Amino acid sequence: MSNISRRKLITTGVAATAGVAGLAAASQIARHYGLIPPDSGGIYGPGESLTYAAQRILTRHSLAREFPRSMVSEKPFRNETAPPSDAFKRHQAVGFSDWKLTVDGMVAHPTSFSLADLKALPVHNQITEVACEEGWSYIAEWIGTPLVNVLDTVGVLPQARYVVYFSIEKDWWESIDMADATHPQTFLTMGMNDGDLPVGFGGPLRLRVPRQLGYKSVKYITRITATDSLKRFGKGLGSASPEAGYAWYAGI
Ligand SMILES: Nc1nc2c(c(=O)[nH]1)N[C@H]1C(S)=C(S)[C@@H](COP(=O)(O)O)O[C@H]1N2
Ligand SMILES: [Mo]
Repeated sequence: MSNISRRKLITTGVAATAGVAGLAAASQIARHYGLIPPDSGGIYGPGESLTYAAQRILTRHSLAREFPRSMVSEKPFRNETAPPSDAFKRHQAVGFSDWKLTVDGMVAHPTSFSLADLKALPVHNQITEVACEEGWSYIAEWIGTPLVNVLDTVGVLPQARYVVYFSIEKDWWESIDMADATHPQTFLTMGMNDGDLPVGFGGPLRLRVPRQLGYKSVKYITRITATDSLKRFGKGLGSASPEAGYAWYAGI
């Protein structure tokens, strides 16, 4: 069966089952095709599974909306000014010349990248929106290298299914599946609106995931690891957000 007709069949199956026999049966179909998010337990689990499965089947390759330059927000809202830790301040004092992004886990060549290393990769830009789960949003131009370039450089192994990414702020860590990790709009961002990425917006290094809510775009990134399972990270729910009551998959 061709990929398209197979997809169509799965979509129809998931949608029809949701209508007829309820979410639990739909999530059984999703499970059969390996489309289960890490936070699928608990009372919201079947709903999370249906959302994730439907999104993956229908919109895997779709793009987040990009805006004309005239729509860039004049006063973008940042929800904090700087991470307070001494460790961060030490990097800031030397202009982030010693900032490192470590990429490890299920990769052929674990590597530590400096910001200069990352800037040597192909640079792209996108004008996209940051939308917070609390309701506010802003539009900005983001400049960086698509994460897929870094993943290709280190050689992600075929059995890897997710990338987990960590901030110098220990409370902030997230993960995305390979579809989002290799998506052309998922950027390791070092610039914003024609300048360096300001600290308030996640500088020197932020992962922008414009197809999901703002909390997936973690600031001050220091480590990315490729894995086939999210079970051994934190409480095993995939990231910090489901541990705090928010969905792991936050597609928009
Ligand atoms: N390290 C870190 N990353 C973070 C946050 C944070 O507090 N610390 N806040 C998240 C949330 S909830 C949102 S909505 C966006 C806010 O991005 P902004 O500050 O650019 O508006 O960043 C996300 N990434
Ligand atoms: Mo947020």
